[in-house]
Amino acid sequence: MNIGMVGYPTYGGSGVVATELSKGLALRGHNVHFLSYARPYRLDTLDANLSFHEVTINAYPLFEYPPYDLALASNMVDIIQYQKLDVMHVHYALPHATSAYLAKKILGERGRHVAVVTTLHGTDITIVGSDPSYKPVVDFSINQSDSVTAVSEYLKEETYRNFDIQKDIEVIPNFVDLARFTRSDKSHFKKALCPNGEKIFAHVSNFRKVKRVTDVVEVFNFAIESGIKAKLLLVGDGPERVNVEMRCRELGICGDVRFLGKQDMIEEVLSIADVFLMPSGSETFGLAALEAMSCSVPVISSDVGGLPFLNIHKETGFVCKLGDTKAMGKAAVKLLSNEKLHNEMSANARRRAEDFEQNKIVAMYEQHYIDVLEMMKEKAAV
Ligand code: GMT
Repeated sequence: MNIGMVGYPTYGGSGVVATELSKGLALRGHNVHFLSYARPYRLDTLDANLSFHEVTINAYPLFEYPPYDLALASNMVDIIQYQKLDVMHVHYALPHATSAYLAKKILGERGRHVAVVTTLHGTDITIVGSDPSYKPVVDFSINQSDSVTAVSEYLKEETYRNFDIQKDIEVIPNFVDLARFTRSDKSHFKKALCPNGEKIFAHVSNFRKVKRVTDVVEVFNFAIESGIKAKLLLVGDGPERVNVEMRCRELGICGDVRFLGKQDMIEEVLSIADVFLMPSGSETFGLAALEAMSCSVPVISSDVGGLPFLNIHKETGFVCKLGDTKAMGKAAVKLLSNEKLHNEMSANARRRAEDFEQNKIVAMYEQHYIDVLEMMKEKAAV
């Protein structure tokens, strides 16, 4: 198949899924064309079946807000037509599903048809997409897609609850490359960071408010105050970084906290981690936690959204009430002071990650495309 893929290039789950899916589909012999305003950081492999198209926006002086959605729609028209795309798969409804709708309409006038598949990820439904300033457009654009998928059952339900959707939503969960995200020997790295055998707490996110990174610091602080010798590794960057640093200064723990910034080789950090913290205020799936679990790292998470489905309480880690940093801290102390429990939960975490093996899930998307194209053919025939 010839497939167009649209996603955000930034440090966030939807862009990672769009990128890894593109790579997986290219490996399976499909021609994939990725469109975005910048190359996603994980689109780092050379593959004859995979191309990247940068959407350029003309910054005309009249535009205080250059219309990216229109530039994207124009680029879609061009690529669908000249690369003979069968499917245009957009990740994150806002504004990608709207641009796809526009492109499809324009091409329809020229007698050219393409299947538009929209994958919903999270804040496009739970936070920003539900904001009254966008909601009617998001509602319309989802309904106009030829098919819709969501990354978790929770998100599917939230979509039906928040929007007036007249379509079936298929749940296709997120996935992980088990070969890449596997625990490997990085003892030299661990020794350099923890010369006295300290335990490692890890957190990976884009440091937006919803990630509650200051809760990560509180949980870590509770654990060290309880006598656990540990270091905290924070991967990623974003708007909350300043507040997080300030809290570390107030608590006097800066010497034990490392801000590693945006990293490409996340699996290397995860390979030396003893526990992964995800205290988010909202999380439809929790891809970063899945990648940690794949590296045999138990997870302590909040109980929101799709997290209790991914992180099984008392099996792959602990699920605690949102905002209860004391309970999360106690869970960390329990986990890190009992080697047998830690070994069991590490093994369980990896086993749970195996449920989301990349090839299996990429094949689900492939089948989804085949079904949508078939359905459109049947519709056109009547
Ligand atoms: O997690 C983020 O901040 C990025 C966000 C996005 O939409 O780009 O991630 C969402 O999609 C991920 C991939 O499907 C999910 O694993 C995340 O749980 C979800 N984030 C939220 O719901 C906050």
